[in-house]
Amino acid sequence: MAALTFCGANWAANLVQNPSFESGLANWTTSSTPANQCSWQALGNNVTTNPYRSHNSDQPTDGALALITDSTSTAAVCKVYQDVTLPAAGNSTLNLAAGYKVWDRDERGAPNCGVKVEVTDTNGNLITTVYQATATNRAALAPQPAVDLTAQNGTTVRIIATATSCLDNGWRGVAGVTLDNVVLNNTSVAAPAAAAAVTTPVPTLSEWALLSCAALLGGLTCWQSRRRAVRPH
Ligand SMILES: [Ca+2]
Repeated sequence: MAALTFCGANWAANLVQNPSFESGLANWTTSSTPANQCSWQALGNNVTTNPYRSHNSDQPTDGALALITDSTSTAAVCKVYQDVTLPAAGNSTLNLAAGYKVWDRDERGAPNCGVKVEVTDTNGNLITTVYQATATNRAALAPQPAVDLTAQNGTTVRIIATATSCLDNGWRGVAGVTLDNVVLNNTSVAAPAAAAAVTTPVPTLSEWALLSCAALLGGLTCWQSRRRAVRPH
């Protein structure tokens, strides 16, 4: 999951484990309030959640799976998070895709329903809000604006998504948050290029870009050599 800009200017590694939910909920911690009212699933496109069956999943923005939460039709607060320790140096940047589901019988507005994705410290103190949506303002899973976390360097931050279901004028609203491709890069941490080559036999798009750069640089070097060779002394 190395973030690689064109021509390899940035090899920063993603500090998030299982960042794209391709390994289900591995490395992520969940909580349900009250207990046992929530589900968290990694699903492909247009799959109905289980066991509560309130939502249909969106197209993942990365890989084959994306996270989607669901809850019973009672009011419930469902959380999922991962703690990440930032190095002291470099620039730290968080990118992720998020979206909002709500099942609102009779579409009465679900005013108390909502979801949010936040960065907090490990005591739950808010650092910044990455994404939020409320009421019946549903939104498909989509990339959100990048968040600069460089000021948190040297600390452990918590990337946490919360879905709050609601009792909407007596009609129950069930909220779900979707999440995919959670990338927290720090520029002082280099991605293991050799490991990427071993585990990825077919070059990825980024690697093709790098290979193209290498070819371009090689061609340029040849051209300069020839220029020097024919230049009169
Ligand atoms: Ca994914």
